[in-house]
Amino acid sequence: MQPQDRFDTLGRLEDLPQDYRDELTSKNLVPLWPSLRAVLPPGIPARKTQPTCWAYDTIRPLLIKAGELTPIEKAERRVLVLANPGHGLEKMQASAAMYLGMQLLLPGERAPAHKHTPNAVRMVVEGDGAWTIVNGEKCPMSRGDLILTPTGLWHEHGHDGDKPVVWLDVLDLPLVYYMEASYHEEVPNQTVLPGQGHKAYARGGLRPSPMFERATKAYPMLRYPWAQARAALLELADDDSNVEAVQVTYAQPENGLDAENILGFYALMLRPGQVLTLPARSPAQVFHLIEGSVRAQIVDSTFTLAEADTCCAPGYERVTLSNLSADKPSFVFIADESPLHRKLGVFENRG
Ligand code: GTQ
Repeated sequence: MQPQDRFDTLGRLEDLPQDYRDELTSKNLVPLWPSLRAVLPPGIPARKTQPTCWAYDTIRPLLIKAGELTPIEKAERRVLVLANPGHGLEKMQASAAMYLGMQLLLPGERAPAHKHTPNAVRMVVEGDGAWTIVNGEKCPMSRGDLILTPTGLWHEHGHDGDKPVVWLDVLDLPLVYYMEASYHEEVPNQTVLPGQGHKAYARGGLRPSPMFERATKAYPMLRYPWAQARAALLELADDDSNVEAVQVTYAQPENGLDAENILGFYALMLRPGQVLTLPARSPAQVFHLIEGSVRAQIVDSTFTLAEADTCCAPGYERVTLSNLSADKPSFVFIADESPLHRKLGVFENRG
């Protein structure tokens, strides 16, 4: 008997007498064998995450409308959630562990300070003059900047500019909620303290060491300016024209580990005309186009990403990204579940 031949040989629920099933139910008991293949499918996990694309052109007018319909006081965070239909829209999940939201802040508005157990990052999509204060550190928000608000750190948003500001929120909320560990606390608005990580760690390979001591903050760098990440990618591409994936990881600058504990964040540059196939790895991924024009082929779906468009891919699948420009690089922000998979010991690269 081949292993796969066993697939249909297990007993079904209907094979059991009704009185026996009723007695199990009344005792809070369930027979495993009718569900065994569903929870442990052969060879590859069942994935609810469907390849899904959200065009910024579609989101933006609806977000601006939300700004007219719902004052910030009634929203606290004015966000439209990018929900994956494979999980059910009401679950507000992009993938098993990732949540995506587009947040709007209008000139003069303030989103009050709070802290929560899920980790968040913001990828700034549009507008100037907004800022986030994270544990007293003021982080200006410019297009393409990545700003961390890790678990437990106070954060509030404000906007001194004169046009709407929009950013993409990426949180590990679905996972933390599933763990029954998700909650928030309100706090008074903070005062800004001196010191900004993006200045202290402005040059690669150099860390501040006052009096020969090492910085002890768990999250010494909270803002990763796009100008720095973009320049790093261009220099990486220039340094070695054989490098296939011109990619950087947003890292904690003191220890080089992932910037946050659960989700991983990366910036990828596609050379002019480049077609790049990413290996089939176990974590789900999110792609957000910062600059350029890219086609993403994910399972049976092909998405053409314009700037500020976002799409997601289930784990265990290859993804092919093509730069549709023949003469300019394209830049993609990627979020994935790799740190989580590695910590849990379930990470796989199937090539
Ligand atoms: O800006 O603090 O999209 O707390 C979801 C929950 C954003 C935020 C979200 C949040 C925030």
